[in-house]
Amino acid sequence: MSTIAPWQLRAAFARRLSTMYGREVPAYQTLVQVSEEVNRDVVSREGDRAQRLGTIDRITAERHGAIRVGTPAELAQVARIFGALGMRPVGFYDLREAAKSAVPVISTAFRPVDADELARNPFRVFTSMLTPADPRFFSPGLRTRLETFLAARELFGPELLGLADRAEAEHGLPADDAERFLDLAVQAFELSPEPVDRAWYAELEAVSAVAADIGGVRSTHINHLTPRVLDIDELYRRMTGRGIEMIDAIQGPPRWRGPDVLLRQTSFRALAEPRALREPDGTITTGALRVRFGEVEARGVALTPKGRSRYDTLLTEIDQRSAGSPGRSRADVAVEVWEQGLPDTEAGLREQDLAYFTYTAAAGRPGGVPPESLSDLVEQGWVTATPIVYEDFLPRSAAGIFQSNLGSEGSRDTRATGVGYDQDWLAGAIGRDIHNPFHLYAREQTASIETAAATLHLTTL
Ligand code: OOG
Ligand code: NI
Repeated sequence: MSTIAPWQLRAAFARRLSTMYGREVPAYQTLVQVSEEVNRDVVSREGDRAQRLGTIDRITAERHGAIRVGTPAELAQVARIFGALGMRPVGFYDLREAAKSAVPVISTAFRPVDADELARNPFRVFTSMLTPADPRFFSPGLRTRLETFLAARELFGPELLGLADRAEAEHGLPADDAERFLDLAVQAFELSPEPVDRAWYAELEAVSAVAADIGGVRSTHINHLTPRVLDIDELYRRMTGRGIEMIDAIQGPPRWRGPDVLLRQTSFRALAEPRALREPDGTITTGALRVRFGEVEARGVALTPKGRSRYDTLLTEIDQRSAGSPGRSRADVAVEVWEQGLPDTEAGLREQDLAYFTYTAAAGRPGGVPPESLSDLVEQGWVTATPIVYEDFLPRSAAGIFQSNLGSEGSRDTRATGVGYDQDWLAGAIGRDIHNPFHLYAREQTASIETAAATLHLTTL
């Protein structure tokens, strides 16, 4: 029987998750529909230029999901399920540190790491784990009860995990096992109908709504699923025009005349969903919990460490200038800061080593002896440079997305100091290396330069 390869499992999982989430959260369907309309319009307006950061087929299928788990053991299981889909942990995000909107979680993203796998299907999942040992959020007593509660639940059954391990070891599954694996995997992320213990949930909610969403229930669920859009400002207008209340801003870099960098995101607020609640006297009532929301994103070019630190400096600059001029809109200030701080062409980003590109020997290149520097090769038409799309997340935007969807601020003991939970700890807890996103982009860029150099018989690039 034919084997279903990891990328096919990944694509099928993303599709089925999307169908399931659309059934559970109908507003998500609207978001997908409007995104597809916007993408079609942008492609017919701009043609190939619109597809510079990915083909329309890739972008139409492209989603990121978000899930949240409670313990290292649960996260290790998630890593096995995503491992079966060819998705590896990339990057480390500590959302406990965000100034205004601290959330008691640390996160990584599971995604494909090779360029050909990304091109086949780039599905990624932002995955967060609760930090009960952080005394800024949890008292010792609450921590103990929370850890006991989490240790007693089972998010993923043995059959699902067994199939996942086989798929990872054997690089795919036979068709009927693949079917079973996908069914079980999607089910594991459905919203459970099991009643929620109202008092326990409320106790955690007083600390953080995210803590309650993770540790207040005995199962996990997909928290949002995010389509990619080519014009996020237009999407924002059209969703607002349909009466869907979006959060008040687009997170990330501003819209401006230069290239899109990194990631811009926006979301609509979590919707109140009916949930069965178990009251302290044991009776079951129906309440409403606001947990799941819709998000959409536009992706730009990946920045080098130098570009990224420039980006971070510019964000701080925007904060300072807007604080100093309350009469001006933040968006206007952002554009001004961007125009002063970043080159407004791809060539500028390339020459200052601010962004990653792939380099290919040009089909219609000139004859004779090629120049020996990369920028001359590009300028004189020997080599074409194509931006590498940013495949990861931004901690500040993530914190903003979390926060804008929380009902209450929660509480934090600012006198206590944070504990542990760094990237090495996380890697150890799940028994897998966590990839450094910069290394992945650099590796792709270097490989392309080597191939181009070989094609042009250059040894010095
Ligand atoms: C994750 C929030 C972060 C993003 O796109 O930055 C995120 C969550 O709500 O669980 O998904
Ligand atoms: Ni997200």
